[in-house]
Amino acid sequence: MKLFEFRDEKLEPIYEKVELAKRLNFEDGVTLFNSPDINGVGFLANIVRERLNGDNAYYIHNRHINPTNICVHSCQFCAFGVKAEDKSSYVKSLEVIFRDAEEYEHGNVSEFHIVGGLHPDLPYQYYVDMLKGLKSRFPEVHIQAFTAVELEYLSRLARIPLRDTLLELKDAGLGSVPGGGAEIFAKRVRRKICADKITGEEWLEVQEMVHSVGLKSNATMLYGHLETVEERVDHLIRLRELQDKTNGFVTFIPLAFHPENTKLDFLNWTTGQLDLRALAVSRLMLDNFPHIKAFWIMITPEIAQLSMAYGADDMDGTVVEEKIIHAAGGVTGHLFHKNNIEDKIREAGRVPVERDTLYEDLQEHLV
Ligand code: V47
Repeated sequence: MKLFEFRDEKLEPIYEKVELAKRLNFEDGVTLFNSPDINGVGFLANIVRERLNGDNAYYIHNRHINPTNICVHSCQFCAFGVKAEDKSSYVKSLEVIFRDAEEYEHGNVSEFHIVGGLHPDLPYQYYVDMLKGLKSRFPEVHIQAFTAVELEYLSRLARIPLRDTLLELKDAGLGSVPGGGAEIFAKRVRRKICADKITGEEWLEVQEMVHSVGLKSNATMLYGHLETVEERVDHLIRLRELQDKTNGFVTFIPLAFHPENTKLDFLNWTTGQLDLRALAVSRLMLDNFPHIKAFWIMITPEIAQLSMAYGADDMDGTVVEEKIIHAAGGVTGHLFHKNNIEDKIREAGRVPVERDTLYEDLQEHLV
């Protein structure tokens, strides 16, 4: 008996490969993004999802910290970064960061997720002291901080090679690296949306160096702006190639573009259909990534919940305060209580599993 009746016959040969756990190629990725059969794509992604993660749906008790929104870059897709003279600009002093962290530590967070703008004047020492200060106050909390773009900037700020910068930051308490800043690797799009940022190749080189010093990291892809389907697939394949080399990536997070207050505000918002598809195709193409995360802040808790049947196995976390997506029109709340996440996961027919950053210490919350 056939398990699934595809509406799109082009998915049949992909099904055969998925059943045999064979790697999908560029053309398969394009077919999956273009297929009219979203449920067929989801069915395929779910096979891989269950093969790798069974019924587990992970979440983490984390807290996002954005130390400053002042940024030397002016990316067209970003509503968060501003110049120092802008009235909404801010820099959090270390005292404020430690105090905020203190408030949330009592909620037993297991991770601080720290990303921010590339500030023109803050000294390198500010970042080292931030890590040291957080680590000495909260030794149990994992610090996931600084995107590849920030790390490259910090090494220039410190005037030391990237490898030495990474070793110093690791020594100061850096536990792993978040996946931001990747956007889309294609030069054609980068020229239009983030011309002054490091190139896609440089982003990958930084990540390779991160892995070479023994740090794990995540990867992202910003979709739903000027990129083509082919450019999305190219992005995924380049990540897969690096992962073959280093095995240093833990989770992939597709990021849905939010146009409000950005220079690309003439573009439409992504749809639930595209959000589910981006997660499903990522699960299918990134066969060597252990986890695919549905960042509920970006795609709403409702779509994140549905995506547990479309390839995703992680709901991110409690987050507490998020500024980057909210600056660009994100409307979901900042705080997702643990019980709420668990209920959503159970309702989706999965088993909620509270994790730490690297999925090492897992606590199953059985129904
Ligand atoms: O690098 C900026 C993106 C990223 C917009 O590693 C936007 O677990 C949509 O990377 N619309 C930062 N996206 C957030 C990020 C992240 C989030 C959650 C988890 C993890 C992880 C990483 O947000 C930026 C950029 O790619 N971004 N502006 C926007 N208007």
